[in-house]
Amino acid sequence: MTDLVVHRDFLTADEDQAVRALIDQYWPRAESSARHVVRFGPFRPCGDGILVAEIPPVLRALQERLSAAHLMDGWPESVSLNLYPPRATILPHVDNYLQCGPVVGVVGLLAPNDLLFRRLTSAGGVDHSATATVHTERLPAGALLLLQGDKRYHWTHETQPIDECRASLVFRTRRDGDVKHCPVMGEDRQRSR
Ligand SMILES: O=C(O)CCC(=O)C(=O)O
Repeated sequence: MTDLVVHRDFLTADEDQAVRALIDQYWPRAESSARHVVRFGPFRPCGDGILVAEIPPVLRALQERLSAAHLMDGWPESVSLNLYPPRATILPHVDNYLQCGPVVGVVGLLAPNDLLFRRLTSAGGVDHSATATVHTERLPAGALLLLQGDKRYHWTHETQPIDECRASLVFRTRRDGDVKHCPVMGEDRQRSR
């Protein structure tokens, strides 16, 4: 399995236009230099951001497209809209593996970004050392990145600061959150405790 799959030109021109209207609607009115995030759907996949239960039509259409093409591991119930003012980033993290499924779909918007992946340290922490094993993946605006496998669970990812405004949509399926089936710790390790 390829851990990182990029589908270039994933968004159609109509979808791009409708997503831009959504970005305008939710872009913070107050001056801010930090990432702002809106979580559409019935659950909050990560701690931060405002939760909006109703899914806007363009996001619904994208959920349907991802599901029909079997690009995700099921119905992507949660769609996060990340809004990045110039120089804002998301810090290195592994996406919530207890509540979210094995495939995460990220659509880049407005400007390209080079996503940086770092292999977790043996203690499971973020590797900021000069010897960290890193990988860079370019995500053009309008492209879909599927994050899965080893890069999903054993590498952190983060965005790079750029001088332009940028946004992204992140599609996540929901899993049961049972620690006994934690993909990072491994079922065998869990059972032997
Ligand atoms: O904005 C991006 O390209 C990445 C977003 C991300 O990693 C996240 O929302 O967890």
